[in-house]
Amino acid sequence: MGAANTYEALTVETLPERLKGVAALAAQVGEDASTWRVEEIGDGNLNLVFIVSGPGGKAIIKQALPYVRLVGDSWPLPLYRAFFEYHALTRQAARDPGAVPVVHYFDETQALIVMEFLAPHVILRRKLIAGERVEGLAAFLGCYCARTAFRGSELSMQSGDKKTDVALFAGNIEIPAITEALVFTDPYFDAEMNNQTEGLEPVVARLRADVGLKVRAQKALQRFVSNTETMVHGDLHSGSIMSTDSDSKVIDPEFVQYGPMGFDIGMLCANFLMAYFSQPAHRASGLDDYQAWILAVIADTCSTFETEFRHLWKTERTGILYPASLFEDQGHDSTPACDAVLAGIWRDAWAVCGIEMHRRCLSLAHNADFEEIADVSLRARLEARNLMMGAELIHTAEEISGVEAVCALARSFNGKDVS
Ligand code: SR1
Ligand code: MG
Repeated sequence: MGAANTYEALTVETLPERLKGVAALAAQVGEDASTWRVEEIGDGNLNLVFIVSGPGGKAIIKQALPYVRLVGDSWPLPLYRAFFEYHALTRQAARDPGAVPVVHYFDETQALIVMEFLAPHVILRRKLIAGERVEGLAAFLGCYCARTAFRGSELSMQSGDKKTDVALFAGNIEIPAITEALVFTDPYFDAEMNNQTEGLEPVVARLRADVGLKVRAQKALQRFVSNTETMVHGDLHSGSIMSTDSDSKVIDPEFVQYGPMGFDIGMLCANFLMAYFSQPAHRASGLDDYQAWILAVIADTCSTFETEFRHLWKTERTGILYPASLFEDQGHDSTPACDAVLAGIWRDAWAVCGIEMHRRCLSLAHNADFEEIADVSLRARLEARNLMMGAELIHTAEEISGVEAVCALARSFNGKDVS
């Protein structure tokens, strides 16, 4: 990229001059950089995101900053997260073709990725807050989670390839460390960066006094840091999905690591549940129908996950785990083994789901679904339902009979006044 061989953050003004020599970008937007229009649109917690528009079209440039954007340069964060994001995107594209934006170019020194401009996609969280439906969302997400979970594990991968990949992504240290603290630990004590809505004090005191809950959350953390079952996205919330009315893509896998197969779908369900619980503040008309739609998305995502996982089990079980030589070739049905693997995935998923429901209300980086509720006492009431359901999920993760039971639990907490 130009002559620059040391990192420098891009600006709207410097981008055309600095990136004019990148053929892969010029191929998307046009050769003449003087015609490019540049806009910075990053609204996430970490990075710069630019749209570059030219006579040939548009492209997205995502560049890591050497610190956490949300907090500032007092919290340094390695630029290498762009390297891991790039490698995650290539694997996700192979494991679920079409699910992620196309990568046009990667520059490791500048920690930047040039990728497909998705249009007219918007961040799914914005659609959920606005009460908009997305056709095919559950089928897409259920398949994405099942395919990436299965195809990134030794159920599918050759052992040597898996080990090499685990070793590669083990270098992503500081980014998953954010999750280890903010997601799994900070909600359960008075951590420095925490914040919570006024009025939640009694509920939060109950959660933090619940030693059994803390043990379960730490057990989930233990699995998160030590179980390298598959390559997880690591931050699969509704802000990491872009949708139109009928098409969706998964973005932003910089929190990638090898982790438990239930991690992504658990975090995803939590974000749908938070969208669900926050709805009474966002609309009066059509509330019941829209909340029912969100629960249907959760149910269908999970049932699609199961169906797709079982399909891959039958058709793509090419790794060292549960080989056909031990089962089908001996005339033995491997369905009970698949049932057991899925039961373990759901046990992990429901615990992660409850923990994510806690962290988005109690530690740093809340979600807009609740944060944009101006009426503080209403926000506290809705967050309290979410927090108490999260605790129930963490406590009962092993016993939950299926996603319908989770949806029933959500319906019951939705009518509760928790204090
Ligand atoms: C300091 S980063 C806070 C949060 O933003 C990211 O999107 C992740 O969700 C992370 O936990
Ligand atoms: Mg992100």
